[in-house]
Amino acid sequence: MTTAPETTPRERAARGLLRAFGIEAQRVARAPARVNLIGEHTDYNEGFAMPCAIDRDTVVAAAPRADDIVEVLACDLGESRGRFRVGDAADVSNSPQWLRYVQGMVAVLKAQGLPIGGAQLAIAGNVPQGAGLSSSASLELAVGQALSALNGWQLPPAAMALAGQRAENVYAGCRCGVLDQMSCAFGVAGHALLLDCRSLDVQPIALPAGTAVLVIDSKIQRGLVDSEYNLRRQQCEAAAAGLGVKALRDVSDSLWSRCGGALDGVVRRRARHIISDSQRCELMAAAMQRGDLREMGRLMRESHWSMRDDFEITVPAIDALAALVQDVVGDVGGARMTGGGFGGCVIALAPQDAVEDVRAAVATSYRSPDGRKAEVHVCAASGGAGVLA
Ligand code: GAF
Repeated sequence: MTTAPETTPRERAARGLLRAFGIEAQRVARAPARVNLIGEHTDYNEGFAMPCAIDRDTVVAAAPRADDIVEVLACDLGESRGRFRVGDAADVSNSPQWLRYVQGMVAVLKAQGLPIGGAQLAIAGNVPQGAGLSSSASLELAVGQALSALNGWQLPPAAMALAGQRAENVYAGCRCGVLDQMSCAFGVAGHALLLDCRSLDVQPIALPAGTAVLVIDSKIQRGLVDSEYNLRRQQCEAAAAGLGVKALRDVSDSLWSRCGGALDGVVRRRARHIISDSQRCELMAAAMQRGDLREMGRLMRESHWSMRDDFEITVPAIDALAALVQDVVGDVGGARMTGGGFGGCVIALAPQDAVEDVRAAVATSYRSPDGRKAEVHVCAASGGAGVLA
């Protein structure tokens, strides 16, 4: 007998639940990954960012238990399992990293007074791991949606995003901002999101017709990301303190020209990246509304140079990959590193008819420092997290 291939995350999660726990899924939830088009590290400086959710998902198939035990199956991690009591979710000391996101969501939502009973959860996805596409935020939001569906309550998307951020900050040990979770929560098909990371206002903006969203995975593992990420945050906080403002969002042009020069050189460059990249987000939104792919490309190039020279979060092979893609795309469209930095992906926006040329150039001319080929994902801007069944 031949069996149908288990293609989609939804099928894998549902079958995993049945195989591991002998139960049919009662609820199924999903959350997308995200790619940031422009505005990097601006989120924790309360500035603007411009992500879109992409059509790569984490899916959670779920069934309730009569007690307070949560059992979890990670279908894509060698069928690893986890098990904890709802009341003990906050104790992550002996848990593998992937389970901390699940426990973190349970702990954070329960601490908000939301009823959460025992559950069996099976998780499957097609988000490239460790590539800077927010596989963790996607997991947090999918788990949050599954818990909401199982337990019969709802949270506004921004509240769910903040719960995900808190789970990551407190239980997974990363001082991330809210960009990733907001992108996964608010995604709109065919649209980028102009995200105000202070007010949490989200303005969907249609991607110009015929624009391809190319996510090129450099296959460079983001090794230094935790320590360097936290160091960048400290430097940004030092810059804001030096300029006498709450966050770099509050630095006006006149304050910068009067006082920016007094900052220590490294701190000054860090601040210059944040201030300029946040401004580029607003310019990008205007260019996108006009359908001006040339201007969008110019802003993306500038953003990459700013990350390379001022924020110093790129690595030489990523610089080379972005330049290679930019050469193929020419003036119409742009390429830049996306995400926290030190590896991960390059995002390119380009006319659809440039896609095969980009693929060919990357296949021929790019290798990571350890000899690996890049992987080119042609993505569609997708809808945000929700319940499928
Ligand atoms: C990571 C973080 F999780 C985000 O909060 C954001 O700071 C991003 O890096 C950089 O823009 O994805």
